Amino acid sequence: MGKALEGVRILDFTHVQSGPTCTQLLAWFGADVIKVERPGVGDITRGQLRDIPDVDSLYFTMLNHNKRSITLDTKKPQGKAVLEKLIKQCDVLVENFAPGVLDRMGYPWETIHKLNPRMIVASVKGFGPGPYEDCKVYENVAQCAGGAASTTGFDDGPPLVTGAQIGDSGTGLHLALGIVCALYQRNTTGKGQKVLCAMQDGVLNLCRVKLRDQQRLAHGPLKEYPQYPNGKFGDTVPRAGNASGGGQPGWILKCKGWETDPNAYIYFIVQAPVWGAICKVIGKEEWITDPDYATPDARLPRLMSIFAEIEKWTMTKTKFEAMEILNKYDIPCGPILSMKELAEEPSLRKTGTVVEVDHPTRGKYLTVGNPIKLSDSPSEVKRSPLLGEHTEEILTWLGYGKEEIEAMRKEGAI
Ligand code: CAO
Repeated sequence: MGKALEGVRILDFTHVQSGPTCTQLLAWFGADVIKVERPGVGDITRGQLRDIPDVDSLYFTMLNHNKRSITLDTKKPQGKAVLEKLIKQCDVLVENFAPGVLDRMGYPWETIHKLNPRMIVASVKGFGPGPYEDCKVYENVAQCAGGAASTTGFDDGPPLVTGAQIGDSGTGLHLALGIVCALYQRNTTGKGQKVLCAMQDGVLNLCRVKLRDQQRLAHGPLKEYPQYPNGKFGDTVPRAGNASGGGQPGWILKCKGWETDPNAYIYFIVQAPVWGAICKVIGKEEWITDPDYATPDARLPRLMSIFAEIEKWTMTKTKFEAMEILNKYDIPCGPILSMKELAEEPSLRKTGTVVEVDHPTRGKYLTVGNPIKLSDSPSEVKRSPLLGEHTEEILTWLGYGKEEIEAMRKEGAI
């Protein structure tokens, strides 16, 4: 079976996490991704957070599957010559350098567009045009600047960042969509265009419901927030603890074993259509008709005491036992799964969402496979390339002979 992006060639100038997330996705869909790395150094993550000495880190391997690696010093004349050949041969250049780096290297948009008018130039930056556009940005900075941190955590605690890499991987996902759209539009225009995803914008997009709540605040308290009805609301969206961001109230509740297992919890949603079933399961049948509890509006001011009552029941079950019982009644809930449990979950292995990969120097390791499943474009996860593993192969394809390649090596251009 073919792949959705077969025939698309990506010049991958990305590093760290945001850009590599994007190009890895494109590679999984069949694009030929050529990762350009600095000779002798490579993507800085190859050496970061290493678990095994002198072996590419999991940080690198888990973000660079299905790619080829060429080392190239793009500040040297021979390196520039190779880069320009690559620009002419590729469909998309993806980069997430600090602002101004590509221009300083001698490749502003105008130059690239002149070399290859069909080329799409896709960039991740920390901020879009504005006061912070020249700033370097990492994951947690984006989470803070994009509205995630101010709305995460508990009301009486500081802002919190989340473990989900919504700034880096989230923006990489956004960028991948932008690239595919630009490729599609090129079918009619014949021209490439610039695609820009600012991490602040990407995070804010994922925090859309909080901007919704900011505007609702002008019309009264946010009744599904734990601050209601006793706490105070200021002029900005407060941190909502574990309250649900949707229209159905939810909270995290303790399950059997919580005293020793930090993940013995379940997320429980008090969905209105199954209120009767919830009452029956927890043994509070009188709440089904009690006017203080019978309707969603009546429940809002007493949500926390309702959750406390439900918790008395969940604490008598393990999270998996609770899940099994609640599912029988279509009560929306979910166990808090640890990374260990996810790594060992057989159904995720079956669907290719968690994959075991073999690597020549590190051996076997687990990674997250393509979370987007296309029925006619299956994804197989191939190990990440070693630094410069495909340099000769790519240079030969570009038309360079053995002696020229040797000369470039002597110059340090590759
Ligand atoms: N050959 C020669 N030089 C190269 C090269 C190559 N193949 N690849 C990179 N370089 C050079 C660049 O030209 C740049 O040199 P100058 O500063 O002299 O112009 C230099 O390497 C460093 O690039 P950088 O500024 O992008 O890297 P950094 O480590 O200082 O900053 C980061 C890293 C992530 C903060 C910055 O790239 C950034 O803000 N990127 C945009 C936002 C982003 O994607 N952040 C998320 C990263 S994931 O957490």
